[in-house]
Amino acid sequence: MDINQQKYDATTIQVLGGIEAVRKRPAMYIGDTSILGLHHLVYEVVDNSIDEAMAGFCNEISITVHTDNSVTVSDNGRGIPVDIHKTENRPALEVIMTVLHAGGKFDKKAYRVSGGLHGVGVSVVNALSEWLEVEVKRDGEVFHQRYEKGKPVTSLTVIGKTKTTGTKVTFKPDEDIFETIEFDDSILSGRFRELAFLNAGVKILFEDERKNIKEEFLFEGGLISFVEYLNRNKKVLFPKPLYFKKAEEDVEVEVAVQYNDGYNETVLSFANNVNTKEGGTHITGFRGGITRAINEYGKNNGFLDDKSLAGEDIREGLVAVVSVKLAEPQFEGQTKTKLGNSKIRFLVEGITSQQVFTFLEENPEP
Ligand code: 0RA
Repeated sequence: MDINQQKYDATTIQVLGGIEAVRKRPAMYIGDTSILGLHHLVYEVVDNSIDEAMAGFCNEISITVHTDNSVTVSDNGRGIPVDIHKTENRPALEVIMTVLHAGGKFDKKAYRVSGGLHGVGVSVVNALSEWLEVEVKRDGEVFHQRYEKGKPVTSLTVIGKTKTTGTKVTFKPDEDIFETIEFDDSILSGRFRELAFLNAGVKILFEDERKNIKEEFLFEGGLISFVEYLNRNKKVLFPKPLYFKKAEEDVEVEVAVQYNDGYNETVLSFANNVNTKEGGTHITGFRGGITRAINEYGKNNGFLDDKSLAGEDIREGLVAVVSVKLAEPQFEGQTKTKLGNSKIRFLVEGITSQQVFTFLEENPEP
């Protein structure tokens, strides 16, 4: 047995007691039971569909808030597997919905976020819901199961036939757990727009039946569209954002940059779709890379005559989005929104300096 296996076993022991443990100490799993924790329930379910999209099997996700504050998240992915789980001896779907950290592939996906508040698993959402219903379309059939406070109250049943595939989860947050179950449509809408920018080509539909709000987010341009959106009311210094996406050593680095004529700086960063508000190694690498490229280009072309620009000189008017995807992100800091993986810094710095340098050579200053 290797070290990782041992670690996994220790974790498994810790989560014994499952549903009851989650209901007793919900904050351990979702941060807190305020409106923030409440919204994490939705993000957790949506993240699963985003993972399915990132794996290339899904291009449409829809989220609906109903009048009783229950929420439906549905996607057109492959559908959660319903076959009998070998050791648990019940459908994989039921295992995923009721056992912490269950699901095999489900939580071992390369880009699955393992730290912070995300990636706790849909079983946590189930445990903290007054009720939850799941519908899976797979293998020509529509499957359904209902749970209350995390426990199955029906068995997995075939309720119809279908020619499509997908997963639909509807849950009502438990009022005994949360301070409030009133969702905030603008918080949700903002996050879904962001997710659509970060995942080019994935259509995200958001509907709030309490307010008759219906929105559709789909950005074929991904991060390029994101930067254009951030600069929408600004005069930009060059028409098309500098954009690059590179995969090195199992890490995907994606960046879009465009300067405007203002003095402020807007640099947003993400690791596995999590907004790293406290920054981290990807941001340090990005800043280092831009600074290095501008200095090198300036010196080679006699713009800087032996002076060099410091980090702050490159900030005025800088608008950028940096998104990295990696297998085992380490989230640190006060709010667990600071990326800690040290190898990311030099990886991002190298790629950024090379790309920015080439951009400057191909787009000489007018
Ligand atoms: C594991 C395996 C397979 C699908 C999924 C997970 C899956 C999970 C979710 C959660 C929300 N939407 C989802 N869509 C898919 C499929 C494995 C196979 O078909 O071979």
